[in-house]
Amino acid sequence: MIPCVSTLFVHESPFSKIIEWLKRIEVKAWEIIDEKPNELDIKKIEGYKKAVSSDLTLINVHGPYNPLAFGPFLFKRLENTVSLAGLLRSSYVVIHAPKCEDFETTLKNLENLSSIASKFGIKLLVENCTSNESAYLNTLEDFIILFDTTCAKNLGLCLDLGHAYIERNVDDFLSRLYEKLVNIHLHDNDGLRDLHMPLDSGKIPWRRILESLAKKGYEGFVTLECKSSVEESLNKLNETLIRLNIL
Ligand SMILES: [Mn+2]
Repeated sequence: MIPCVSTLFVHESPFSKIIEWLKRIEVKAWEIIDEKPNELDIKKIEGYKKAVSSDLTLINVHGPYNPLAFGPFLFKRLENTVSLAGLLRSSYVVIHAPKCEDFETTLKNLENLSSIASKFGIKLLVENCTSNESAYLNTLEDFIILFDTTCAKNLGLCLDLGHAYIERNVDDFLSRLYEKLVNIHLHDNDGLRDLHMPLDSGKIPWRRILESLAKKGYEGFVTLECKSSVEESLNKLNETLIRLNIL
């Protein structure tokens, strides 16, 4: 598994603060966020590239949280995210996928977007949102239909464990869609609210979940998406991965 850190905990700060954190924490991969007030642009891409310690550090991208806010332009907006991620040589772009008027349109839009991503060698990952965000793909059924129907090879799953824990479907997602899994969003909560807390401050049995993923031979990303105490959580994640002998 590849440990990764999301800039969620700092993304509302001035860009220079994000850069300070990229320089401070040693990690194999970052997940940066193309969202206000730090939307991606060419200048920021240069900043991100310069900040990471080596060319081997990956910079993956999370698209805007609420692409529906862009109305009829939302897929153009997501195409923009994908193209800029191409300049960052990201492994993947993760998105909250809007449900269009019918499933065929949703699928067509996602396949178009994944074909653009494939030109840059990038995987397009769809994240399971919570049922509170029902305008986006969120139920296990949504994802089963998506992956049963699409023929896009670079379309995969970003399983947000916090969201799935609230929806009580962590095990179902992992047993039904393991083959599509490329990234895990890891953070903690109380089982009711999407709090993005540091590891071990809520109820999610994340060590047990990582252990079962290790047994299945999962080699994808595990991205910390906590709003605070990120270094502490990263230490816990690394310790666990070492104990499972997979770091
Ligand atoms: Mn997430």
